[in-house]
Amino acid sequence: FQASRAASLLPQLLLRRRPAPAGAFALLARPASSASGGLPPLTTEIHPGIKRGAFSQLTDADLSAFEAIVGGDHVIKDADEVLSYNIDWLRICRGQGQLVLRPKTTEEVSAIVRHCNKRRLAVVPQGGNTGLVGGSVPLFDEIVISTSRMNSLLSIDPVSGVLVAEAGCVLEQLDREAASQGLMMPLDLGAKGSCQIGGNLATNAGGLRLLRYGSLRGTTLGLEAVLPTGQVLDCLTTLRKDNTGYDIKQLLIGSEGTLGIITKAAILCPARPKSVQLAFLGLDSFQAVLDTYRLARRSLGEILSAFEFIDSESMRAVKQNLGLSCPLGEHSFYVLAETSGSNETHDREKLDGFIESVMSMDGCATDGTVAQDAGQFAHLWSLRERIVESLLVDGYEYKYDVSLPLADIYRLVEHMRTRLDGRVIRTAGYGHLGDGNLHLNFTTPKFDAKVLELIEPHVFDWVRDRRGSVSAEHGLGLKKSQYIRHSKADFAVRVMAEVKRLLDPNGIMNPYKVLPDE
Ligand code: FAD
Ligand code: 2HG
Ligand code: ZN
Repeated sequence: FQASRAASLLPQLLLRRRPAPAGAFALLARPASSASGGLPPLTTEIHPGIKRGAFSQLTDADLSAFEAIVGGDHVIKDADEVLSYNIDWLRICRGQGQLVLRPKTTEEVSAIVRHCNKRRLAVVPQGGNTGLVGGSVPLFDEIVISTSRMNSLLSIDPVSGVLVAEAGCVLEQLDREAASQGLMMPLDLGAKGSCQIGGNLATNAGGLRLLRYGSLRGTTLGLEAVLPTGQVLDCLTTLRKDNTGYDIKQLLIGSEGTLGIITKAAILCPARPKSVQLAFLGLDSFQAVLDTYRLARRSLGEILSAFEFIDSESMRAVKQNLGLSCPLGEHSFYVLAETSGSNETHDREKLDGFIESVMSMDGCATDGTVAQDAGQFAHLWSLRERIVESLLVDGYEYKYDVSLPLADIYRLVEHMRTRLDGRVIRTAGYGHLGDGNLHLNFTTPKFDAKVLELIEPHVFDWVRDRRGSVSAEHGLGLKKSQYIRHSKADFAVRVMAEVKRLLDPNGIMNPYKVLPDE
């Protein structure tokens, strides 16, 4: 389904295109890579400077208390079973947790946390364990509180579009439920088959369509959480408007499990679009990517729902490492521009007009294609969504997720490529261009301390000097916490530490994460 230049592309546009069905994307898979062959090293070996906090050790009496709360079947002590809760998705962190608790209700979470706070036992909330910054797994012997059994959809109102769900609902399942009412979840990401709405909220996940539907900070109407003392914070309103005092739920959103455990959420779902179109373009300079984005904003306006870019190294990774085929020839950059709307004829006219302008503008896109059916739609999206998985196949991955002004965004990739020349398998840059969010990844066959030294703190300094953010959407977790001051003023960090002390006086909730060492 390839086409080159406008002349050969446009006739295809006249063919009928069907909107993609819900769940067109592949379920999340983690590839076998050389780095995943054995167990990752213990996180405490990689970070010997981090010392265990003054927390209590687990006793038989604690185990009995937990069994009384959740039932013996949901207290996991078996070392083999506990292991998968100790290792993160990237397999770069391995904790030494010995216990996993799987509560079913808010009351059970509250009773567990109340007990842990009284006894000063540290805990780590865990959802789908797809986080990318080492936040979802223990370092030492923190107790994992898994939300996986809290997976009931509580209500969907097809009129207002408000969905209320427990924290352990998997994003893709919620999206299916929303689809049955003509709605959609306002966020979508490659991990949707495994990540949970509680984890999405805790990381304030962005994803592929933030440009159109906004961040979870805007689409979350209400939230219930268990605070580190065990108290239940009930802010589970479903109102669009509620200006009564401080918006405390915003503290929980993006707090990465350090201020409490989210147990329920009310999310405002947009109407599911009747028509979804996807253009895939090949471009030969980053300036062309920026020019194409400018044109897309101008000519697609309110129906533009995603604008993602992929550089040639990232494309090579999905082709070489996953065997995916790219329908276009070799280009320095590729762009996925998606529209979502309610009128296929109108949307198609707009997309046709956009492609015509892009193709006729000198120095813009030189090659392109449009998805003609759901299979092509899913295939084109998989070229973008599966980059994260493909890079792991190289061996070890050094992962950065930054926000930068658009003018600087690809300069960082070029700069780092020169700096690491000959030392890495690849330097790959891709991401959510419409959000100013670059995913910058380096790979080596196995962990190389010299490479890491060349990357950090240099990348973070480079981003700080341009007033960017050292974490655009993945959070700080364990991996980035020491760099928070690169993107937040010292006083802001002190206020955060005060908030943490106020809500979590014993520091039991996901210690060692987000906030830097004192
Ligand atoms: P986990 O990984 O289990 O936890 C993440 C953090 O949240 C941890 O700090 C944990 O302690 C905390 N947490 C989890 N549940 C709760 C809860 N109920 N209450 C309080 N704290 C909790 N992110 C993006 O922003 N955009 C993307 O496009 C994107 N794509 C991804 C693609 C892939 C293939 C993968 C593997 C990850 C991707 N991510 C992306 C990372 C993203 O952070 C997660 O996928 C997702 O938001 C985490 O949800 P989870 O349920 O897996 O949380
Ligand atoms: C994505 O956009 C995710 O695919 C992961 O945020 C990006 O891991 C990455 O680099
Ligand atoms: Zn992303």
